[in-house]
Formats: sequence, structure tokens, C-alpha cells
Amino acid sequence: MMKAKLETEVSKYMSYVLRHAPDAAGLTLDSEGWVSFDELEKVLASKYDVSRADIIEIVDNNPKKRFTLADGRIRANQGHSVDVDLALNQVEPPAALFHGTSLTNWHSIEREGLKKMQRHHVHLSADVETAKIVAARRKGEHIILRVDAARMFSEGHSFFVSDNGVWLAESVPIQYLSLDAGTP
Ligand code: HQG
Repeated sequence: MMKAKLETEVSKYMSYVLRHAPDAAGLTLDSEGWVSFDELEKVLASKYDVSRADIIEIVDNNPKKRFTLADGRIRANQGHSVDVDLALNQVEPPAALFHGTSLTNWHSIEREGLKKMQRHHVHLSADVETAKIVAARRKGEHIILRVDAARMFSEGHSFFVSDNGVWLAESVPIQYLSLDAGTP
């Protein structure tokens, strides 16, 4: 059993490498974001005191299922800033989706809608609770935005869902956004 602190640290580094900076670890992702598990294992074992079994445990225990390990390859399920195409299928979203952010962002969001910023998509959740958790990572006061996903979808916008259940969109124009009633 690994210490929880080590597990979190390795998991964060895995997210960093697999989403943002494969180069920093001397890794090259394929066009869909996959890298050989053997290669990642070498990188992690040279930096941390972890075995192959430990790394598999980190993948399996990850609370948000951030990684998929299959056929000797591993990738991050969402959140990339490097140029990968996850080849996700378009899906019809639930009627409403949610996004949590800081109040200070609202002034520009209300002018330009939600933009994907450094990532490939705007990240949305099907439940308010998840949006609150995302918002809580931001400083200051928070807001929860409700996305009228049903109308957005019916008006031609595409939605995707990552393998770990994060809802993704290219952008959310302002006409589909409202402040959720649950906003403090
Ligand atoms: C904001 C975590 C001003 C947006 C979570 C957010 C998530 C605007 C920030 C995942 C804006 C981007 C992603 C606009 C958007 N003006 N601010 N027009 N449009 N923003 O980190 O959604 O733990 O790229 O509100 O669970 O915060 O990493 O996105 O505050 O799923 O697996 O710009 O990260 O997952 O920040 O978080 P991010 P996010 P992991």
C-alpha cells in the first residue's frame, strides 16, 4: 500500500505529463493521447518510489477516473492542453449541465460566454455538486452556471462525454447560460 500523499503526488504528475507536458518527461503521445504504459512506468519509477503495481493502483483508485489503461497503453481521459484528438463520440446531453467558476470571471463570461481557455473544451458536469467542487478550487466567491444543454443541442451545438463522465463542449454562448438558483 502506498501512502496517500505519494499516490496524490504521482497522480498529479501523471496528469501534468499526459495532459500538458509529455516533453518534460521525454514522452511522445500519439494523436489520440496514448503512450506506452512501459514508457510511463520507466519515467515514474525514475522519479518516485513506485512499482508497476503501484501505478496500476493509482489508475484504479483515482477518484475521478482521470486515466484509462488499456492494451498496454495509457492516456488521460480529459483536460488536455497539448494537441490531441480524443476521438470522442458526440452524444445528446442531459437537459441541463453545470459549470462552477469564480465570481470574478462572471464579468467577462457574461459578455463572451464560456470559452475553453487553455484546454480543448469547456468542462461541464451533469450535477451541481461536481460544479461546486470545481468552483471551490478557485479563489474568492463562487458562482454556479446552468447551461441549457437541451436548447443548445437542438440548435446544433455538439456535446461530448469523456470516458470519466466529464461533459465537454466547444464553447457555451451566453444565451444558454443562467446563474443557477443554488449559487450562494
Ligand atoms: C473560466 C478539473 C473568463 C472557467 C475539473 C474556468 C474540471 C472564463 C477557467 C477540469 C471564461 C478555465 C476543468 C470567460 C471560461 N471569461 N473566464 N469567457 N470562459 N472561463 O481549469 O472548468 O481535477 O481550464 O470558468 O473537475 O475550471 O483536472 O477549467 O474557471 O473538469 O481532472 O476559465 O479540471 O478536473 O479553467 O476545470 P480550466 P475548469 P481535474
